[in-house]
Amino acid sequence: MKRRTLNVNGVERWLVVDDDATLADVLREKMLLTGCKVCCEDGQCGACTVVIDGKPIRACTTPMHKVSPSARITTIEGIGTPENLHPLQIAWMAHGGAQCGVCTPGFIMSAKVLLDTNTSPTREQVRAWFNRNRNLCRCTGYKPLIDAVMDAAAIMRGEKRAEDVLDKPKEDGSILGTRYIRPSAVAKVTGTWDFGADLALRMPEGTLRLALVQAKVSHALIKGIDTSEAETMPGVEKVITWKDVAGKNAITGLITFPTNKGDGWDRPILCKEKVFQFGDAIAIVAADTVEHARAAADKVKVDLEVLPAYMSGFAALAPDAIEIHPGVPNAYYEQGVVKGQDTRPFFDSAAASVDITTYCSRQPHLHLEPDCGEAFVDDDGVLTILSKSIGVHLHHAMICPGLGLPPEKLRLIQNPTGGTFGYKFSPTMEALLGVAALATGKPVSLVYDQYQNITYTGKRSPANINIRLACDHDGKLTAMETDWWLDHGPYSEFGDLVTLRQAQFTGAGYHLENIRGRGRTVATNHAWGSAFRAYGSPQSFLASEIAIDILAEKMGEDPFEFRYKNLYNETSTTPTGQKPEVLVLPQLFDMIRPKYYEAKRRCAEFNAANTEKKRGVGVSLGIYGCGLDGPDSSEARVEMTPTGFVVHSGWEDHGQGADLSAQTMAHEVLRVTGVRPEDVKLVMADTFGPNGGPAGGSRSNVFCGNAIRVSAEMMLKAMTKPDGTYRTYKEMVAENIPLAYDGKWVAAACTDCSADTAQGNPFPIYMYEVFLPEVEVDLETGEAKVVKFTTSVDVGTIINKATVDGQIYGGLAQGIGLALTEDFEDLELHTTLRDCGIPYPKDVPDDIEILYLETKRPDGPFGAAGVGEAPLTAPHPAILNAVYNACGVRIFRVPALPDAIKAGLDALAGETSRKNLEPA
Ligand code: MCN
Ligand code: FES
Ligand code: FES
Repeated sequence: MKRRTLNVNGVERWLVVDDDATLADVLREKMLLTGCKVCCEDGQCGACTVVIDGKPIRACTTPMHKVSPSARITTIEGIGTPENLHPLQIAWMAHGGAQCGVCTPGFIMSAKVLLDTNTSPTREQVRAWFNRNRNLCRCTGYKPLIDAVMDAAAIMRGEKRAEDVLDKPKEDGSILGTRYIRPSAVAKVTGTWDFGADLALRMPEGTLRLALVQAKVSHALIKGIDTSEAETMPGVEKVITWKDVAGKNAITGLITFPTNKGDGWDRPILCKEKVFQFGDAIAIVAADTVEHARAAADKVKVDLEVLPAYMSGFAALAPDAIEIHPGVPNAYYEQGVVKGQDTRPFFDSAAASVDITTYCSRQPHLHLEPDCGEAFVDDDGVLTILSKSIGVHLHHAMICPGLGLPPEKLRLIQNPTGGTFGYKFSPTMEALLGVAALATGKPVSLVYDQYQNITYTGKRSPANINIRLACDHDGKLTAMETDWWLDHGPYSEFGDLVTLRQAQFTGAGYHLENIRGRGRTVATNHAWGSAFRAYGSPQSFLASEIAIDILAEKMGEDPFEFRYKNLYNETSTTPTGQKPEVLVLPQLFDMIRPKYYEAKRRCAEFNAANTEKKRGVGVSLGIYGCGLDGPDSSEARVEMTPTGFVVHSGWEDHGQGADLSAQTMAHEVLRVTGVRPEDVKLVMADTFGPNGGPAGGSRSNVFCGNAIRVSAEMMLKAMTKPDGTYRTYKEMVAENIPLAYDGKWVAAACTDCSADTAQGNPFPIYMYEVFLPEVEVDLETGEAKVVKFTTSVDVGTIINKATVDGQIYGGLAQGIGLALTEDFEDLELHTTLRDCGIPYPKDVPDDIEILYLETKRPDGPFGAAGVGEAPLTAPHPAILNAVYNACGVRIFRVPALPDAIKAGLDALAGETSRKNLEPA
């Protein structure tokens, strides 16, 4: 330890610090400069970037002894204030650069150094700079960030003013469809938006810090847990095991779909008899510091009898596999599809048919902010859990019996959240926090490191899909057959739903009258399956969008035009027999057709001039439903205050912009009263407020949006005087008119899908998108790179343009990762953001073009659908189709790593059958 000075943001400060402590820890923990975010602690993500003597430095890997006494350190807190923002901060807000905002301070600090030395960089230079400085963003797809730097540079050069880049309300006061900034934008760009790990540092004195004792094997019987040594370790308050859990000690997820062969209570809060997957929590240590808690956790001894681990659906389905949950078959849920006539005769008489098997990977979410949360018992005796939950009411129901509390004694509130992409549809640490707060009677906090975050949170469920598709002599699709399984990890929560999704989306988009299929959910010992953006559909479209490409080729037709003539028409129904709410796919194809032929021409020219690299263009379509299956609903409340209105909504914000959209929905109704957007305040995502339902399934814009719209309309009605003018707050009070209105919106016409036939009307509204990537393949290495991406998309009325652009760019970037690099399969290898294959700025093209069609949805708020899931439905089969178009190698599983493409190229060269590349 040493007393030393530190010049931070122009001020000399005296500190006593450990020489080996990192600069990030000192800034955050000693100086509470929490604008320096820590996500990876390994120099991989740039979230902690600060400036030292004019250079961008990753503070998480900089020990204090390397910081010279004369160093001048600048953090995000030192470059601008809300009243006096730096041009980069202004431009970041204007371009929606801060979605979740956890990467924002690091990017801005990095960009500041670039612009301090070069106020006229090219876009390519900016991209190269961020790539070199390892600035990662999982939300934006990078393009909006490059746009922001270019505008900030223009402001710094005096060519633009802040007013030129920040969008204003329209003349009538409306902000609908504009690029108006988020209510949270200023806090995000100034580093004052406090995420869970920041809040942990600001918890009251006496808050206990938690560490988990986790399984290091994937499947085992627990013979004993010895906590005696750990209990004597310094600073330890309590070592908590299953014995300390007052309730059922289990979490259930069969809230929405109670049709599986187990009872749904298969996920322990703290393991008692068995370990079901790597990382499973066995005990919790509560201590005065994180270091003490972790040191003691290492001393808990767990006596295990290791069992065979079934790490894939193939293994768990083998005849000799034991039941992972004794008494419940590993294939614990079955879903059938029966639509139209028997399919066999169509295959017998088909002009062409295909029969392929595709495998979609265990894609990791790679949200940058590690999972974190706090819990305490409040003054009214209510256990309050703060976390990244994107389903506070849902999680309340899932964990309450496990904790043994009456419902009114449990409250969940969402913290500002640094991205989830769906993993937080499952409760992760909520129940653990609750157990610890109850067992110790003290406030607690738990912050995972990135290793825990990656290895002990849910993943996309891998799917193995056999698909057979037939067409007649006119090239019209006649029948589809499917047979699939999903590896859902050990816990059944939502496993039925993701299996049903295959029935709903495989073959979606095409006029297909006859379908037969069967699928099953399989328990394995790999990471538990959780929701992931576009939940279930990337697996489906990988199968059907490759199959249709092959069928087109067999028929000697162009894949774009073959698709076009098979699209939904006026008489079509979805694979579940539902009539699509709007018919937009033909227009989306018409819009993008010229781009397709331009791309083909460009690729042909490139290929004529190059021998070592080849380019190709691929096509696919993607569709996703807004909502949970069946008659889903949302509630909201609008309240009048002396200064404006308050919207109470359960709309959880992952980073997608729930705040801005909730404000916009209410403002659009109430603006006739003269209220400004900033006078519409928000209270969001709290179980003591209205139940909005979870922010998954791209449902919130439609459901929460409609509920807010309805509440605001009720408010407006109450405010309206007989002469058509509006009552003020004082007049409302004077006339004794209620000041708060509770609205609700129900998708009343929707029905569940049958488990036998999958037929039903599950969603009120769908989103539609066409994907057109251009991909370059290096014939020497097999490496594939997306060089341009064009997409046409219909998500109904656009509520906020910057938000929707950002959702699409970000989703496409994740699609590129899914197609080419991302995986979580190897527990030794796939343990960091980089090693899981997260795309860096140069892995995503800057050349992304979005063509919008805005078809108003009759049931959408102001005509809107959702958007979040659409861009990740089917970009990856389009990329694989482009790889084929470029070099003739068909890949049937993602990620298409260079080795697989290279093997295909070698096989082609050796004239070996391409069929060898299909998975078993
Ligand atoms: N929107 C709009 N106009 C439309 C449609 C939507 O302006 N016509 C806006 C909405 O108001 C909202 C956003 O776009 O701000 C996404 O809307 P929607 O598709 O309804 O999705 P939800 O609000 O329910 O958010 C969840 C969705 C899902 S399911 C995942 S997963 C996801 C996603 O959004 N995770 C995200 N986007 C994400 N974005 C970020 N940055 N981080 C995540 O973790
Ligand atoms: Fe420092 Fe990621 S690089 S936290
Ligand atoms: Fe970049 Fe969320 S805004 S990680």
